Amino acid sequence: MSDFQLTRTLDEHSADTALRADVRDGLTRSPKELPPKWFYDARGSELFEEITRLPEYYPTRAEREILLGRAGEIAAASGARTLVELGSGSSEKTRHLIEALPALETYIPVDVSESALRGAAQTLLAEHPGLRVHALLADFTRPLRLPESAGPRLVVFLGGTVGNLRPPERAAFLASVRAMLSPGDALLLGTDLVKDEAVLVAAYDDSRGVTAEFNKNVLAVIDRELGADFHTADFEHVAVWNREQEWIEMRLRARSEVLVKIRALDLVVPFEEGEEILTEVSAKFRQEGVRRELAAAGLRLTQWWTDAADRFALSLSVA
Ligand code: AVJ
Repeated sequence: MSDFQLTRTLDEHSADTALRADVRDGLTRSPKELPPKWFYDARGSELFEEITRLPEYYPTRAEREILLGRAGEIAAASGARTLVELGSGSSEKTRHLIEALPALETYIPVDVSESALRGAAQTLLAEHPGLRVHALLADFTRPLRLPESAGPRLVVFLGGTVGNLRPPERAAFLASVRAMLSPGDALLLGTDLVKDEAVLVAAYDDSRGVTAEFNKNVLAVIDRELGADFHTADFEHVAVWNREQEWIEMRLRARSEVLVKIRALDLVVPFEEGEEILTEVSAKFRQEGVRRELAAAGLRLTQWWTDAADRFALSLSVA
């Protein structure tokens, strides 16, 4: 690989420590809760890719439609010489932006998966031999120190993943993004929009049961990594729209009373029949809310683009 560099701010040990702490905290409180980041082992990432192709799961297609239609405008507005992508995954959608940015010199993908970072870099470098790729193995919810590179910088956070953070965490996250930006830099943020409840619920409870399998995968991760004895068949996938908070909640509901042993934590977790674990919130937004949250972090929304069906939005904001 010609111009590739990878900086690690995470090791396997820190991931294991974080998983143990999250599982102990989350399963000994009431109501029970697990953070969504533990869905994404190899199997979970594969299931997520499958979700993005489901007829009910519109966000990925809606966001791609906006990116394809607006790449030229985004590029002209940013003039970026450095593109930073938080939670880059396969970098699949970013390809359209990279192609549209004539002054681009450096691409900095940030992700917790080293294999995703290496795979994406390899593909992009084959297509753009002049590009410098400096991957960061990091958790983007923690404050980041970016490698040296030329400005202006465009930081992108796509997929609507900002909606997986609760409002206080979101405020802290946006403030940490603001801290990465210098005058002339910009943030491109993908947000799913509030819409008809039936459309939202179907997107998180598809007829083929792929999302149910994705949700239950977190139990398989805990079984494998922490020697637990969850049986996924003991739990039912639940997706509900919380209209006060305007977010979708994914939960796992015990079908009967069960006792789960987690060997690595020396812990036994009792479940009553019908008891739930909250595994993900996925907030949906309105333009005014996005503008307000950006402003609270010191960012000024300058552009707002939606798909033709007004399901999803990309916003551009500046420091
Ligand atoms: C990629 C995190 C934005 O919240 O819609 C898909 C993850 N969860 N189906 C989302 C997800 C259930 C997704 N994000």
